[in-house]
Amino acid sequence: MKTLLIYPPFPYGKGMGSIICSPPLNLLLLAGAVPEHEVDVLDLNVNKSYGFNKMEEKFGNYDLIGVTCMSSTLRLVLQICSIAKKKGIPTLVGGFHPSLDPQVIEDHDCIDMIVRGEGEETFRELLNGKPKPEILGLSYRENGTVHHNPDRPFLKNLNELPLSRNELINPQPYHYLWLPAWVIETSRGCSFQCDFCCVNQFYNWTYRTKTPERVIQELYQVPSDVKLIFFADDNFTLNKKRVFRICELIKKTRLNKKFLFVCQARVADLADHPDMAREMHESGFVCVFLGVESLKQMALDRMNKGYSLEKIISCVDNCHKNGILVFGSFIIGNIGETEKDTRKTFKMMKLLDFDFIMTMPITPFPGTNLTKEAMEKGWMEKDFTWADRKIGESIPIMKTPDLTRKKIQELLSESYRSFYNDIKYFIKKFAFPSGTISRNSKSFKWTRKYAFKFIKNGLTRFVFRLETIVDEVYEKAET
Ligand code: B12
Ligand code: SF4
Repeated sequence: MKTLLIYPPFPYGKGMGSIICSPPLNLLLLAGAVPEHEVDVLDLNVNKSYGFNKMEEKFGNYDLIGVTCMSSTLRLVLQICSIAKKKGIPTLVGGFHPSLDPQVIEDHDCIDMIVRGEGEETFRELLNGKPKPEILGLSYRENGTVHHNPDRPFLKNLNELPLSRNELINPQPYHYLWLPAWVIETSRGCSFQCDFCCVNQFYNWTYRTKTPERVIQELYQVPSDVKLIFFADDNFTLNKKRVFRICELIKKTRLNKKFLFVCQARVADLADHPDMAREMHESGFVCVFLGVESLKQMALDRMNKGYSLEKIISCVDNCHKNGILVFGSFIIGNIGETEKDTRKTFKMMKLLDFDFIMTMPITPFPGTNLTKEAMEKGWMEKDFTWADRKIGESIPIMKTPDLTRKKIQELLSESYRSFYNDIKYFIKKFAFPSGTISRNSKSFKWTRKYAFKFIKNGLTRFVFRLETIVDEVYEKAET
């Protein structure tokens, strides 16, 4: 069975891709689950010359086309599957979107099978020829009828996961903020209740971890020129003891001399444990991504973030005191926030001294409480479907009681302009760091080197050009 696994294109190289180009960890892991099978990985974010015509030619060499699918990529995924179907090749789709909305297989007959939830074991059984009705977590179409098999229980021990088959891709184009980068996953899931989030749904509010020893083993197998490791876990810092042990092993193996580390963390963890921030920095962590979402307490409470504004303040402070940069991610259009509140948030982002920010419009992802509420209250079109939405389309999907979709879109652009266009803020931050981030820290040297590039690319190539970028991706794909 010869399989081609595809990562659909995001406007890489033009937009977000001028800042981040991330290796397709999920596809490499799936390939790792079937070492005895021939699998190729096609990442359309780096193989930019691939239009739909060229795909059609290539697909003829394969027995199965597998595609990973986020909600934002569904439309492209359907186009890719339709090309495969034209050639009579079976299609398999996995990832967050089909797992949270398995109805997609019923709505689109270019999809023959979907893998719901964790994919490694289901994919292995399928390729090894197990009869489809016996494969847990699989939905499939047979003689025009769709069958949804029972869910597959989550793997109990994450150390049993295969190692990713990194040799299947050329590591060279992948970067985070222009440093050659790789992605490692050390845990899966999240037990918190944030009502807009689909990670908790996908993993059914469970949280599992790999052992620190296994994490080190994976660090040893990243491609040789990689300088920065991004830990893809949603909550790397949830278990303090584990973080300390990982840091201890990183230092013992001197991997902190080889890599810089970036992770996603939860505000409350780094607010409550300043010693964790210190330990992380000593082990080479230079930056944390925080899902801050809002700087208004009422909005934080309403979305069940589970922490206070004071925690955000002490989290940023703890990170800075210990030499770690803070990348805050915010939602524009939180329920209960007015235009005035949002503008106040823009000011506070700087008052609280965030080093980088990114903002996203409030988005009703399938399966979330937010989507249920938005549907019930008429905040989104009843007949909205992700299949119609172009990747990267900038007009938000839903309005809120206080903000129209157009206003959310305007505030989104304003957020980037107000933060990154303030040159004085960055001169102060990176030229005269005033004791928060020490001048000698790795984080400081790294960011100062790249700050200008980041701001220039972020603004000129992404924020101001979003609509054009979207059109370019589609034009390219269709030729
Ligand atoms: C790292 C990351 C990124 C990286 C890209 C990663 C990459 N190239 O793989 C970057 C920073 C670029 C990114 C960008 C975006 N991301 Co992102 N990202 C993540 C994150 C944190 C980790 C992804 C990961 O590697 N997970 C580990 C792998 C192993 O898990 P997995 O992808 O789920 O794959 C498993 C199964 O789903 C399944 N599977 C997946 N694909 C397939 C395919 C087949 C054929 C099969 C059989 C099985 C299968 O098997 C895999 C192994 O078990 C996730 C959150 C998360 N916990 O996963 C968000 C997440 C996936 N991202 C999300 C979003 C919204 C985005 C953006 C739209 C954000 C934005 N506004 O720009 C963009 C869109 C990018 C795009 N291509 O469209 C959402 C998706 C929600 C949804 N319903 O689609 C998530 C869940 C975050 C969240 N909390 O909501 N992202
Ligand atoms: S936003 Fe973060 S903390 Fe909240 S449920 Fe999702 S992954 Fe967990």
